[in-house]
Amino acid sequence: MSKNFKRYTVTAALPYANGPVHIGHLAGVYIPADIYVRYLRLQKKDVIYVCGSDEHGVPITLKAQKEGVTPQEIVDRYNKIIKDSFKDFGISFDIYSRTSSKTHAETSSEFFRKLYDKNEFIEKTSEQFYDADAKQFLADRYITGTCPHCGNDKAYGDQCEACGTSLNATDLINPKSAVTGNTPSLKETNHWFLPLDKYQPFLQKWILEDHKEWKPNVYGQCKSWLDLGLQPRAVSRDLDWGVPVPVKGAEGKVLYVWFDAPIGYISATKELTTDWEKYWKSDDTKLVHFIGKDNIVFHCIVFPAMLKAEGSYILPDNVPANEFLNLEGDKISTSRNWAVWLHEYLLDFPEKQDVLRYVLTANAPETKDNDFTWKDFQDRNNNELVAILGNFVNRVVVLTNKYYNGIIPEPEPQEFLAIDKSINDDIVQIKEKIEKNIETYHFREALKEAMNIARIGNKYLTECEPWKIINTNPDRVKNIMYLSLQITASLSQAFEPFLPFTSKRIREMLNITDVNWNNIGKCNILKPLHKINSPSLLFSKIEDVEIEAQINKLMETKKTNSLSQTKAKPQKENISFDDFSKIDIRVGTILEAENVPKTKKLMKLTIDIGIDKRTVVSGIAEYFKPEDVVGKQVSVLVNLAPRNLKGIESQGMILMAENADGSLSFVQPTIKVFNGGEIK
Ligand code: B3M
Ligand code: ZN
Repeated sequence: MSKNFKRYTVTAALPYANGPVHIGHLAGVYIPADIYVRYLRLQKKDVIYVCGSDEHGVPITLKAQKEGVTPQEIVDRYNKIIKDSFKDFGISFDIYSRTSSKTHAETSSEFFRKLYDKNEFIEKTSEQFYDADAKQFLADRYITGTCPHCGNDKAYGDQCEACGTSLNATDLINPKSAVTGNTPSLKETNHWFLPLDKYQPFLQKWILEDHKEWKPNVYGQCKSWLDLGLQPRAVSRDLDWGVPVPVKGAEGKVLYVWFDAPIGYISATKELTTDWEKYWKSDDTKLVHFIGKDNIVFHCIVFPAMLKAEGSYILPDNVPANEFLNLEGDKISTSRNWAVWLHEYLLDFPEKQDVLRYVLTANAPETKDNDFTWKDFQDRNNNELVAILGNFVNRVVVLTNKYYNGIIPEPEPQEFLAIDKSINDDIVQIKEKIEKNIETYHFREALKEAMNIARIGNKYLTECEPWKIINTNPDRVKNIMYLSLQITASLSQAFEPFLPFTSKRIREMLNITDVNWNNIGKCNILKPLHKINSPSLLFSKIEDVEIEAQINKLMETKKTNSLSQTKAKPQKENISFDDFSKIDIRVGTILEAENVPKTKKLMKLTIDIGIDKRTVVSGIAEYFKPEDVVGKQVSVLVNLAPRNLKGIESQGMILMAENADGSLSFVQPTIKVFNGGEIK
């Protein structure tokens, strides 16, 4: 279905303002959308890229309750952090708004009101879960339970994130209140429902017949939803945070967050331009929603049904949803802090925004879940960005400065060899492949093609070896350098959608400002006698220690998580005070330590326990080095009957605390205590 669109409205899912954004967000939604939009802008298309914070809904109020602050404080804090992160990574929204804005309250109320006046809602009283202790209804994420479709026991009241199914809270098996952990009771309440079943025939045709080109994961999810048969969905909630339901008798009720949030795209457009209607109501506008896979049903079924019911809006032409990005083999999780947070990345790798953009695009979860690993990050930086792209650009700029003081030489086109002539054709072909891939939302493939331009450049230089013939054949070198400079200029255009910071730096080195997609592959982007600037490195090698530091940080997180999750063993049987008072535990200082030969675990310690200096053999050698324990104060059980261990008499035992992962820690006084001090 190739239609001639006059303009583009591109939206990226509105992130909940309840936490910072991480690499999964970037890879799944914001980078692909940014590549698409930057590309369209280079094609001189009329395009707007809208986004903003999703500031309503239970994710926000839950977080606020947890921290004991107001929801407003939460959204103010995270809206800023998120907005800054996107800006830092060059995500080029035309507007980043928020759903707490006045315009949004008006737009979403009007939208509801229009459907209400058109009798598009069913108003009905039903039983909803209620937490009597917390004195509140338990909407959406306020309730968790087992998903009736896939058995995931952490499904929310409105959706199961494991299988993507959208749920009604009362569908959950074994429901629990997220506020108190209580099993909820049912209480009657009044709500407005959008009769999705009424739109089933329309959606069926529109998606399953007219949009066969949608990505298989998106199409497939829609199909299984439609196959199940659509049900009316409540679009209001008993909550005090959100857009109030704009009808009489609806006190204490707000719009369901998934009703108001997508309207946020429209509100943001209104804030961007007074001319907003043409981006939403004109048939020659192409509307594209970039989202993550957990948002598919809301963007492909619920929101289109809302738009259709309203009547004056266009529907999305495509909804390119990505799968999930994992981190080092584990699902990214905010609650487990298993993530690479964008603001933290920038502290560790300042100026390396494009490296992350590159790796996340090269490894994007376009067709299946994918894994981000720090090793792959390092490899792609060192072997691709440094060795291919950076290397080529650097060689060209260095040689131009060296041979010609930075002044582009005059070529002799009649002397061009076959190898010279084929280069531009090859690049033009690549340009077409990039276009085709971007236009069909295959961004990793598009990036691979862009990189091929740098590969062609490197191969050209390596084959022509200008440095070998600069003295014997300077005229030939002029042609080689002239063409290499044109390839560099092509790179600065072709990489603009993917690596905007780098492209700009290439242009700065080339002393040009123009970006024009159609220049890619042209052999006269740079004119003879134009002076370029001096070289500076585009990328630098990432060393092993930097990667180890990141991996260690994640290991620490794992440890913290396992500590908080490990359950204590049950208590042993009671003993009498007399039994206890027989035990003699003293503070001692380790004077000497050596591993016991031919054993893995044992260490021989000499300990000053105040009473005497004695030998203790302890099973700590797997966790400590002898040189690290000398001088440490420890707790010693001194009246344990001596035992012979590997031919050494052990005259006591040191006390150790065992951690969740089996590792050991000394049990030490918190201040220095005299040797022989009793522990009682
Ligand atoms: N805030 C869900 C999410 O962050 C939601 C997207 C809204 S898009 C209109 O996954
Ligand atoms: Zn499920």
